[in-house]
Amino acid sequence: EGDGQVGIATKTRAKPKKPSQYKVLLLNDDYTPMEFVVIVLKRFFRMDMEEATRVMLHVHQKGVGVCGIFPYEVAETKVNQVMDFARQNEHPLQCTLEKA
Ligand code: TYC
Repeated sequence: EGDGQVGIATKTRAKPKKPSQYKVLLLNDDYTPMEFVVIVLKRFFRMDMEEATRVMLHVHQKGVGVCGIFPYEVAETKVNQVMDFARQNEHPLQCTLEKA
């Protein structure tokens, strides 16, 4: 501003964004054993046997179901954990993200 120009105040404050939430979805397939899906829901989504069985049967019957809703980074981590665990056990189980 050595040129005599007057500075114009602009919005420079970082606007704190609300962390957006993502659904973690489990997809049905014909090969992954029901017991394995229940183990996944208990291990990675902290469900008890009753809730895990209910969600697994919902996915089995409807084709897709919600395991939980999380901030993006948590949801992403859950998807990767489920996919890695399914791969390690040679099951075709698919897990994905969707904006809530
Ligand atoms: N459809 C599978 C079976 O009959 C069970 C299953 C349920 C698979 C949920 C995946 O996300 C799933 N063995």
